[in-house]
Amino acid sequence: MSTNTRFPDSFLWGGATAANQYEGAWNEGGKGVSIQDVMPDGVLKLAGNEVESRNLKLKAVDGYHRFREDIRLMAEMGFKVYRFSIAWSRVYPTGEEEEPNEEGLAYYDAVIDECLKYGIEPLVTISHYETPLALSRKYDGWRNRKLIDLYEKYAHTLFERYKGKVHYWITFNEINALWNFPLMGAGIWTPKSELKPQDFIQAAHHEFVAAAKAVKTGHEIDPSNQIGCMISGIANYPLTCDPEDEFKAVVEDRKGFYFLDQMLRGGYPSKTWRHLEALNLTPEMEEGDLEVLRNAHDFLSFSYYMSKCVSGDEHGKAKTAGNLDLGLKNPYLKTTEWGWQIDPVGLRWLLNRYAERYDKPIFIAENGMGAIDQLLKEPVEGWYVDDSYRIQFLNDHLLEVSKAILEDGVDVMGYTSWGCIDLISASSAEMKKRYGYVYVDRNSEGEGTMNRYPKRSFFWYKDVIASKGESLKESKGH
Ligand code: BGP
Repeated sequence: MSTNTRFPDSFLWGGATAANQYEGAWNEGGKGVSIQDVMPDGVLKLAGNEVESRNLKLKAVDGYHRFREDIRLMAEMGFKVYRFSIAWSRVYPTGEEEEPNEEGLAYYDAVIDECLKYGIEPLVTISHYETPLALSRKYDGWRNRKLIDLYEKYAHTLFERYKGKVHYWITFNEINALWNFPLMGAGIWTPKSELKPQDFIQAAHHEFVAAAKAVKTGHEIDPSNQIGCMISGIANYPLTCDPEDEFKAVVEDRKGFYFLDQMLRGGYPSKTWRHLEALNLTPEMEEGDLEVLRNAHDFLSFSYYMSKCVSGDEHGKAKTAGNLDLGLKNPYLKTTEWGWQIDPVGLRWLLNRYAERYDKPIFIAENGMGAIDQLLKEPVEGWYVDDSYRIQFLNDHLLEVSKAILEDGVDVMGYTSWGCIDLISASSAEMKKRYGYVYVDRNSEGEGTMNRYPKRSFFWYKDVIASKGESLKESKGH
């Protein structure tokens, strides 16, 4: 019996990139240096003091010069939405200029106009792991309250400039990355080992106030703006039904809910506040903060790559890698080549949990499979890479999304798979970990023509979009 997998007509199908992983041109068009320009090893090593030429992100996949070709390919797949980030340091090179850098804005004008030409809705991430380096060095990033005003000015510039053209926004990419990677997540230059719990809570508070102010300003400038918050969403399962494992999963979930509660419910929930008081960790506030925080985001967005298990006693138990996180191995799941556990049902599980807790529309801002692809010399039926494994991965995840919508009643606005064009990986800063529907000829040594080649998944996704999900196939896997 075939089940109905038809998504709503309004569903926003598309893909996602981020400036620092896609654009390159790190010092062109008046751009300032961002923290990513001194992070040649991703999160694997501490940032350097200099920009090193071995850093693949400096050229990335040359999106700065090739976005027209890339957006044309997205249009060919039938994209309804393209999620990309604006590099703060292209607009305000050090974060503190009086006036924005016109050349930087002109670049994004062109990107946005190119999307609109094909009827693709731009979804703009205002800050995606790209804090201007100057703000990181001078203020220690989001530890300093000063960043609230600087971000506010930057966001204001974007809302004004793109009024009537951009209707969907995300304030911070994976804001909860702050816990594990304070430099990448919140521009904090001080090494993590020297930070106290209070520092994390305070930096998060500054980001909450900044995001809430952006929501307020964005709505004032254009009431039709839909402004979302975002976390890295990981399904945390108890390893066993031992009550200690069950409770550990509750505690682990708090790491994400801490952010979502605050940004979607318009302030710190009273239970969270009492918990912070009990730990003597309440953030310092200024007058007016609580008022500002009432500006809740319009939608919840999240990235989803994997699930993990947790236990009350993790000692000696097999570990698994994951998106900016580690956990315990789930004996029922296979992994990608990077050791991330593949769990399509976990996506349905998370969609349900978020929907039940917040009752707001949900956007899946990232999902995908990092894999090593082989480029053929000659195309087969138009494709140059047989990435059937990626098709399987995406098919299975989208099937679960269809069940969440059609059977569970979750309001899912759209889906932007990660790295729709191959790009540099965030965690390991390498090229060989690919996510795209389009192959980019560049390797981890930085060699290659940068030419683009559609993969088999390109044509598969085109069919999925054209059929509104009806071409998805029930998988044997589950
Ligand atoms: C998320 C980031 C992205 C992206 C993705 C995949 O955490 O928002 O920027 O890169 O993960 O991770 P990676 O590139 O490390 O494989």
